[in-house]
Amino acid sequence: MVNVIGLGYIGLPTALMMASHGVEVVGTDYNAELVATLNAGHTTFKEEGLDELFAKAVGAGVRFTTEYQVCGTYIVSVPTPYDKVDKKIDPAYVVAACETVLEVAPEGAVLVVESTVSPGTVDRFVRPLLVEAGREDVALVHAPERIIPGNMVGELLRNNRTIGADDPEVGRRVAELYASFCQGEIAVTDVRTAEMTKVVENTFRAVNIAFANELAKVCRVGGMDVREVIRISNKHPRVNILQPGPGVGGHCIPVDPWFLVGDYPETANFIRLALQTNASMPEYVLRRAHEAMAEHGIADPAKVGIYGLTYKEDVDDVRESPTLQMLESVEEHLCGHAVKVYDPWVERDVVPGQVHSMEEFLDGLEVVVVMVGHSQVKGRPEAFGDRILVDPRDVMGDGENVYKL
Ligand code: SAJ
Repeated sequence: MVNVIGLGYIGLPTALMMASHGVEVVGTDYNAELVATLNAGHTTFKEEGLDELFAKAVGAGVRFTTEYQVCGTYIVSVPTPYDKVDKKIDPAYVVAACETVLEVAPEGAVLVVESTVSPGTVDRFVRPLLVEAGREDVALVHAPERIIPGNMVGELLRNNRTIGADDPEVGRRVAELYASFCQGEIAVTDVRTAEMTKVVENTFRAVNIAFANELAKVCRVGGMDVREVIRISNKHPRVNILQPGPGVGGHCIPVDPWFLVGDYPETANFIRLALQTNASMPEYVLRRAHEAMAEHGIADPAKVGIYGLTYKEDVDDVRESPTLQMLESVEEHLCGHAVKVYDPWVERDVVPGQVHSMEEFLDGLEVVVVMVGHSQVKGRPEAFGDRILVDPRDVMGDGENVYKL
């Protein structure tokens, strides 16, 4: 039996995927409300294919509880927040989950940490728990996740994976467990290399996006179309530049690279600069909005609204989103004036000026900053009537009143 600890964005799909591929799985979460929702037959977030996978897993016997189980394999997929000030990971949830596992785990159990951790976290924070508890019989493994929100189910099935283990034999056994559903290649390595690869993958993406964002600024000054420049450059067989945008959000790309900067402040300078470049984008979009307002003689900030609260299109996740980053600086400029915000994917109230219908949103607006290209509006500028559009993601097509990056 496998006990998946933490039923969030990663733990839940992983538990469901294993269960629907014949593995006996119990999912555990300390949040009783979340467990009750799952036991009542509902998933806890929106994701393509998740409801179908849930139904299949429930049919195959997956169970959800707040209790840790006595079993051979534990997969810990709890959050790893990071401290925004010192840029270091907070391993408290991982530590608490592993401590509880060690209280119930039978001799020779395997403890897999899936949560994203900075390189060295397992050695610094998890391994000492085994020593203190006199449980060095428990085998430690790190199996970082790689799935992208918006295509989690497909990527769980098809992505290659990394398994880091102290003992290569244990690594091979855990690789077999993941191979129950994973059609990709599974690389077996040591724990520290596995930790590093995860952070490196997200750092690569952050750096690539930062390059695109800097190109956008250069092209604006130089009077060139950055998308055209990137499109043609990418025709080169060894060039693959990502797209500029209003900033970088989510719980991974703007966060994980800071682990390297936090742990190696003297060395990771290039990565720090990339993160700062990405973090400068929401303000940059704001400046574009001011230019649009000035060109149209609009002075009243109440006539400007923001479409999109999530960190990217067609997900309901608002963590670290560019819109939230932007609102922080708007509030400073507007002394508390609540900017009107609408996102069809976000039903709960997240920010003060949020409204819940397009009609209410557009009422009284002359400028819309389209921060997220949700499929409801992508390629459909008419969705905003004839309003002036600030379009940092280039999803509104060309037009006289469309302001790109
Ligand atoms: N973004 C751009 N330009 C682009 C691509 C993305 O500005 O060309 C922005 C997005 O709009 C978003 C942010 O970057 O605000 C991050 O989105 P994303 O789609 O690039 O990535 P995530 O955070 O949804 O998922 C990433 C993935 N990592 C990599 O592709 C290396 C995923 O595979 C990881 O599992 C996930 O982080 C994670 O949990 O670590």
